[in-house]
Amino acid sequence: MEKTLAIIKPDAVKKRVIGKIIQRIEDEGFEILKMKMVHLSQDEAKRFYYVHKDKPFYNSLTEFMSSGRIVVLLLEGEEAIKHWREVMGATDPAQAKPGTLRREFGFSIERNAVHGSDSPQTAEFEIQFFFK
Ligand code: IDP
Ligand code: MG
Repeated sequence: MEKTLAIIKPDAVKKRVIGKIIQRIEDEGFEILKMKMVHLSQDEAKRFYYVHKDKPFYNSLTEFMSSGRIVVLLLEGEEAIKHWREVMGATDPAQAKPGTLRREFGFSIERNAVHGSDSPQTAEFEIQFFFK
């Protein structure tokens, strides 16, 4: 069993699709171990996305991620990191496969509805960040 961190981003919260996304998480067989709703400051978002500090979209991304409430979930399952990223789909909703959450609920490459850890190392950091 593996753990991963999922986030329902501010765009999806504003669209009122929290319930649909959580339903999908449960339908996929993940165990939700912890869950909370928070509103990050931009400084907190910058710490969370520190790996992207040199990217051109760092400022805009962290402004977006602190623009409203988010739902943070600690998920557990077999190969949870890979499984959750498959359910999310590609970063750009336009490139994401039909049936993925980003294809269904994402608006743009930035406002793409959901987040998921991309490796055991980032999962460890991200879980600690929100649930230490
Ligand atoms: P991921 O969320 O699929 O792992 P990352 O490359 O880790 O994608 O990027 C983190 C987040 O930054 C994305 O989910 C998205 O919100 C935003 N982002 C990624 N690439 C771009 C871009 O080219 N322009 C604007 N925002 C981006
Ligand atoms: Mg990533």
